[in-house]
Amino acid sequence: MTPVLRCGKFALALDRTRVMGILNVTADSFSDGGRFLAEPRAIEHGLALAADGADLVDVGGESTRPGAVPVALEVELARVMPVVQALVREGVAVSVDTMKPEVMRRAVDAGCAMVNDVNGFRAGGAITAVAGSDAGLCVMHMPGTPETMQADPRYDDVVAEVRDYLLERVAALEAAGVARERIALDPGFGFGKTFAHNAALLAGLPALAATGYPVVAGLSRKRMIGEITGRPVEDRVAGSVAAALLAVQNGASIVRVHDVKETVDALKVLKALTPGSSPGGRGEPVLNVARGTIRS
Ligand code: HH2
Repeated sequence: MTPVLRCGKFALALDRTRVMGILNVTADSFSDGGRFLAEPRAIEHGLALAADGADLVDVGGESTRPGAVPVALEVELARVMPVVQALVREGVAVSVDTMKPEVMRRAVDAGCAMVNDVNGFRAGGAITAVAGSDAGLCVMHMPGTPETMQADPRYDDVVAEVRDYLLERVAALEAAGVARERIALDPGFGFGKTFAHNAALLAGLPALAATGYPVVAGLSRKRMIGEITGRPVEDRVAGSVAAALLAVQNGASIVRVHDVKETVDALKVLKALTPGSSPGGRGEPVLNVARGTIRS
């Protein structure tokens, strides 16, 4: 049976990789800070991400880049809520990227399909804010806070420690009544991790996928891609797409990306040309070698 991630009125069948498009309504995000701070531009970009093939549009009003300074609740609500409401009205499956229980509560009331918490629902009241809803929940690993996390990250076994942390957070959610079909796990690439930790986690994604929960991978435009390619954030599309494909091959079910159109195309190629896989699960061969044609 095809696994499904339940996200409010949406059910994401995971027979193909799902794409979460990033919409940062912030002044200081590392790659697109300030670009979508104006409400109409944010809404327009959210609709464009959905049109490009995003299965979820992840709206965030507080940057979580290393060293980011927290924003006040009122500021975050004022940035995020009008955009969430407008996109929900347009039928978009919206995810809200927040650590604050009050933002979670309001976003879910407004019809948000998913709550994405880089803090793993650790804040007081976060679990209560979401438990009674039917929203999907993305539980991410981050040691400490964005302000401090890159100070001196250390692990004995990063993959095992991240997995155990995530399973401990899942246990807390499930103890509060959250159905397991609502939960996805994310190792939190770049959150309190060195290059070596990120690389180990990417290679270790099968261990996370083996938990049975869908795995979300967010590598898009991150420092790791810059360190490998030597490119600035605005020029990391190809590197990010390559990393997303690798994550999928290692077991990720959902990729969180800025460049939706490019990622969707790359995923189609990966799926079509992976032996044993076929688009839409229809079981048809994609490459008709005998006739020399490729189905469009
Ligand atoms: N990364 C960022 C923010 N939210 N959520 C999940 N689940 N996984 C991630 O890897 C993740 C996340 C950071 O990226 P971005 O949103 O582009 O930047 P900023 O935090 O500066 O707004």
